[in-house]
Formats: sequence, structure tokens, C-alpha cells
Amino acid sequence: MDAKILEASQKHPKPDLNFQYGTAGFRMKANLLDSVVFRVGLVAALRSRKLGGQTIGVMITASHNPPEDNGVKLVDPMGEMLEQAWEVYSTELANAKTEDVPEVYHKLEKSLKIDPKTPARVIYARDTRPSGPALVRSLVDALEAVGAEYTDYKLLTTPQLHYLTRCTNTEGTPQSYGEVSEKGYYKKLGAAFARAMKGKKARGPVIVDCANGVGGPKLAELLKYLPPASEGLEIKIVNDDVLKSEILNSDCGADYVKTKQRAPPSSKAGPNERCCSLDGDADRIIYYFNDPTHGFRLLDGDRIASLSASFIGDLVREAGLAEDLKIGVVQTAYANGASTKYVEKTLKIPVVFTPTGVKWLHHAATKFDVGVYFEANGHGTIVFSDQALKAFNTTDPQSPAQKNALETLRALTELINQTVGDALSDMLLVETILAHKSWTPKEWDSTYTDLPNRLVRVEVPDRSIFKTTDAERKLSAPEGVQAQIDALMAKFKDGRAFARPSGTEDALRVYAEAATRSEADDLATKVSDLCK
Ligand code: 16G
Ligand code: ZN
Repeated sequence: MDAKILEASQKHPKPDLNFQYGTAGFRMKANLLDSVVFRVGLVAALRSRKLGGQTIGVMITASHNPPEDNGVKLVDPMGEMLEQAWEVYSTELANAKTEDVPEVYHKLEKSLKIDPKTPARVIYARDTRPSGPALVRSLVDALEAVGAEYTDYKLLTTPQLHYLTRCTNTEGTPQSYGEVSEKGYYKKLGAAFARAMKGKKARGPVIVDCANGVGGPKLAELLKYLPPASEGLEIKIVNDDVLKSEILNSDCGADYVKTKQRAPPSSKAGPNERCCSLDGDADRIIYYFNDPTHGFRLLDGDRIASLSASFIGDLVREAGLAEDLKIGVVQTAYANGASTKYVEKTLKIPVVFTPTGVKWLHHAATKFDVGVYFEANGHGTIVFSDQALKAFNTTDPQSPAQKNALETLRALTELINQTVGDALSDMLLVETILAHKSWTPKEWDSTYTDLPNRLVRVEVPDRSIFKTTDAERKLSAPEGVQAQIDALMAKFKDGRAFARPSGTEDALRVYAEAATRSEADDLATKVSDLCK
């Protein structure tokens, strides 16, 4: 096998760069990724063998980043993010010299007590970037060099690959997560949506901006499995051109809308029309609308979290399960303070905080029976404990209202992609809830008022000197900086600010919120100046 690995590795030489498996896997300019993807293929095979031949997923995508970027990340058997320790092994292999790859591979095999005779199984997919097919060939070279079995799912959204990974590993067991095919995904979502809607009608259409990414064609496919528009929900797709690769995520998509706090310039939506934007690999979603009096209104991940927690909380109460099941919301430091207050004080649901990055939120959410987690940027989902699933499925209803609530809860557990944040599934969830409440986006928006906020990217000579604590809400280093931030915050009404080093870019991020727009801006500027 050594000769084979060496020969293959030499076809994918490593450039003189240092790579790191970060919050979203490896991500950079696509032309630098060839050796990285090859080595990720080797890691996928090792991981699968380590787990007794369970299937590992590999997704090639750079999400909301520009078209010339690409990235690669690994998916664990139940559809979760790769286990932490393996990020380190991936980084180690990615940084081995080209000729040392067989040696590092075997060293890992040995130290992790992996039996090379155990089968290795890998499935993979990519988004619509033009660099995808060549990177897939690098991946396959690795899989063939180490004798792994593999299935190419071609173009998929990231959450579809997570779904398929879990389905593959649970096929034929009582935990089966669904049919092991892309079609199975649409069938599951379509059927669950029809059941969850219960014949309710949405108030007007929803306009979906697909960021000119893979979400466009996949949503078009999903539509074939949804009830006809006349019966429930009309979905209008825009920005779904995947042939012109240069327009991917360009002036559209969830990241654009969230960071610019405005609709895509191409938007033709009228006043009060419900709009949402996906990102380039369809794992993030942001809602918004144009209010005739207040202008552009953003309904971000915090809003989706509070809407879902409120709806599911009510259903759990109606189902008579409020005493038995613990509901919680997981947020990051970026969550608007008003959303936290609303969830804790009005909904009376506990909120816990984790550092930025889906793996942290997801993990914290699994500590609840119903764990709702969303980053403000629109990435999130809801996870249900075994106890919750059992209660929804086995509780004997004593009234029509209780029966109704239990049915809706069961449908929601099927509709929600519990493996990872999924823009298509999240959209159907939001649409279901709005239809049940007979809400327009205006009513949703009026549940609480966001504190004005500002996010700034600050260039610093060395971001590694900044160390955070308390779920990234405070700086523990450099010494004394946090005390200065605290002193600044105290001067502003509802003032809150934090600085954290980015996990994906060479910069520091500073977030500030306060009672008024000018105060939020002022606080953000002052904290930024202090960190420079
Ligand atoms: C990654 C994370 C995303 C997070 C972002 C923060 C995943 C799958 N993605 O894209 O959740 O919001 O990083 O980026 O975990 P930053 O560290 O540059 O602010
Ligand atoms: Zn994404």
C-alpha cells in the first residue's frame, strides 16, 4: 500500500503552506487545495476503518465564500461534524511533506490502533464551484490508494450530504433516518411538511434567493415533492443560475443580506413580501422583508430560534409533556441581546451560550430534550432527545387538542434535519410555523425589537494574542484589555461588546450593541481602536 500512497501523493504535491482544519474544515483559494483534499481522503478512510467500517462523508464546498474559493470537510457517521481530535490528525496529515505522507498515514494508523483490513467506506459530494470536479479527482485518488469503497453523490447541498451519511449508517436499523438517496431526502421533507402544515395556508408566497448556488436546483427538485402551491405554500425561486459560476454568492445570498443588512440589489419584492436567502451550500438561511414604514427588516437566526422555540414550546405544553421534557435555546455571543431577553423572560426558556461554530452549538443542544440552536448568521437546527421522540410517539392523547399537538410534533421531528443546519428544511419549518400562526413577517418581527448593533472586522498584527473565555464573550488576553472593554460598555445604555479572533480569516471581529444606532457604532469603534 505504501508505494501506492506515495505514488498518489506525488501526483498531489503540497505547496509551501501551512494548513489548518478550522471551524468549517479546510477552506481557501481552490488552487491551493489539491494536496489537502487528497489527504482528507486518506483521513476519511482511516476514520471509517477506526469506526469499524461506518461510512464517513466528505463535502467539498466553500459555503458563502467567493466562487474562486473552495473547501473540504468531513462528516461523522451520524451526520455530525468530525470529532475534535480528528481535526488535529487531519491538520497533521495535511501538513506532511509530499514524500512523508505514507509514513504519517501509517503512524496515525498505528497510534490509533486501526486495523488496515477493516473496510473503509466514504461518500462525498460537492457544491457548484467550477473547481469541484478536479478536487473530487484528488479525493478519489486517495480513496483508491488505500482501498476505500466510495459513492459519488455529485452535486448536493451540505446538509443533504450530512443526511445521507446518517441514512447510510442507520439503514435497516430501528434508528433508520430515511431512504439512502437524494430522492429519499425530498420524499421525507415533502411528506413531513404536508403533515406539519395540516392543511393550513401560508399568507402569500415566499421568495427564495438561492445565492446562485446548489440550493437553487435542489429546491426546484424539492418542490416536486411538496403539496401544490394552491394548497399551502407558493415558493418563488430567484438567483438560481448555477451556470455562471462568477455570480455565486455575489450581491445575493444569506451572508450578503446579514452582513450588509439589506436585500440583494436584484430583489423585486414588494412591501411586506416574505423573502429569504440561502448561502452557497444551503446550510444557512436568513429571512427579511420591506416594511413600508420602517424599511428593510431582517429576521435572522435569532428570530428563527425564538420563533421555533416558542412554537415547539407551546406544542409540548399542549401535548402535556412540559413537565417531562427540557427545552432550551443555544446561542453565541453574536445573538442580539433582545433575542436572549425575549427567550428567557417572555418565553421562559433557558438560554446557554457556546463559542462560535456549529459543532459547539450542536453539542450543547443535545443536552436538552428539545435543543434549539441557531447562530445569528442563520445556521442552525433543532435536535430531539430519544426521550422526546419516544414521548411524541407513545403518549396516549386524552383530548383532540393533545392528539393534534402530538401529530404536529411528530411531523416536525421528520421535517427538521437534525444532523446539521439545513436551509431548505429550516425554510419549511419557518413556513409551517408562520402558517399555523397565520402570521405575516410583520407579526413575526414585532415579537421583540432588536438592539441596534455593529460588527467590525479589525486588522491586527497578530490575532493569536487574543484569547477568549466565557463562550467568547470576554478576553482573557492580552491582559487588561477586557477591563477597558468593560469600562466602555458601562458608559452605554444596554451596551454590550466583545472582541474575538476569527476562526476563518486573519482578523479580529468586534461586535457591539447598544440602545441606539449611533451608540452601537460608537461603542464598536471604541472597542476596535482599543484592540488595534
Ligand atoms: C464557520 C462556521 C460558522 C461560523 C463562522 C464564523 C461551521 C459549519 N461554520 O463558517 O458557523 O459562524 O465560521 O466565522 O461551523 P469567523 O470565526 O470567521 O467569525
Ligand atoms: Zn454554508
